[in-house]
Amino acid sequence: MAIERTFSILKPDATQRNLTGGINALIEAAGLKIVAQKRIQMSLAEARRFYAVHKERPFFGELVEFMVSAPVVVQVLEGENAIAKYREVMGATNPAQAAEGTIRKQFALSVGENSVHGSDSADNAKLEIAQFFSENEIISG
Ligand code: DAT
Ligand code: MG
Repeated sequence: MAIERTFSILKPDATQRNLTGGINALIEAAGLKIVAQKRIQMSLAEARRFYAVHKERPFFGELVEFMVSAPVVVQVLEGENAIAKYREVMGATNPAQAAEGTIRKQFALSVGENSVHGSDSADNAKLEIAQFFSENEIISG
């Protein structure tokens, strides 16, 4: 397995309930290293661009409004098989279907307010990281 990087967001429901430390503990316990991290207020334009793949979905407006409703923490995670591993640690999109021990099972409120984002492929990880971080902000090791 190769060392990969994936892009993560701790969403507004997480920052507003002071869950960023609790979520980071699960990320680190899974062997993923947080190699970049910053707290930002997303703009509407950034949120629309980030979730452009979902723009035809009925929940797009609600999703974008939620993502700009409060600060988020954006992160780059690094480790063996990081993309698939983080999807596993996150759990299913709908917390009602998320497995025990996952971030969404433990913390998410609903399918919309589901605490975390993680990239779903290597190509998307690269694009998503580049939307929020320059290479010199990512410190491996
Ligand atoms: P994931 O975040 O697990 O990759 P996704 O890419 O299918 O899920 O959807 C992106 C986000 O959109 C998801 O985290 C929450 C929101 N979302 C997805 N399906 C939804 C639905 N049926 N109703 C409301 N929000 C939804
Ligand atoms: Mg997705």
